[in-house]
Amino acid sequence: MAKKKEKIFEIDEILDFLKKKQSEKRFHHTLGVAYTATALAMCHGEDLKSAEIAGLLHDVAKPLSDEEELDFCKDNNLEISEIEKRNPFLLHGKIGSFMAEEKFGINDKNILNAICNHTTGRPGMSLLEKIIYIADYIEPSRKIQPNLDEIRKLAFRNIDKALIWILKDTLEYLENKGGAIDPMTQRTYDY
Ligand code: DGI
Ligand code: FE
Ligand code: FE
Repeated sequence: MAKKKEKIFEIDEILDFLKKKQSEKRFHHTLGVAYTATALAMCHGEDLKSAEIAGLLHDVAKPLSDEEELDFCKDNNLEISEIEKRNPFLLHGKIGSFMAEEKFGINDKNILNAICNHTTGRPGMSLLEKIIYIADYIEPSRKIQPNLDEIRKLAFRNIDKALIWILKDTLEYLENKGGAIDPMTQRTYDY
């Protein structure tokens, strides 16, 4: 019987694409999220490849401008909420998951959801969604958030407590700087 062809090219293709499209700083962040997510997956029993792919692709739509994000959603019939219309960067997860599926042929819903929901979270996140959300916040090139040292340790000991702490600090940060809070971020914390 013919051996099932493994998709070993996938990661390299993704890396080549991102290196071309992302700024050096964003690419560095992307790699940080991918390996931090993989380490969290080892710790908490998630599929390592899923964590790596979702980590690599989570900000694939980040280089788009506000206008490009809004146009992309209109062109591809992706819903835009009121808050997203006013803060189009909130759309980069949704657009990223669309690109992951269309451009890279990722059809694992868990990976696509992890990309889609990485900025606001959502109530009832899967383990992979939590891992990507947290890895995005704690990867080594992040430096300015409060409580980072403690949250980094906690993420490997109690993932739910780490998640709640990050949501709490994010809501506080947005309140202090007067940023519009996406109802999804608030609902995730309340949940
Ligand atoms: O794309 P990254 O910068 O790597 O990370 P991200 O997609 O998590 O975006 C981080 C920013 O998103 C951070 O400044 C906090 C902000 N954010 C999270 N939830 C909300 C939010 N911003 C607004 N306006 N509303 C939210 O509910
Ligand atoms: Fe992001
Ligand atoms: Fe990110």
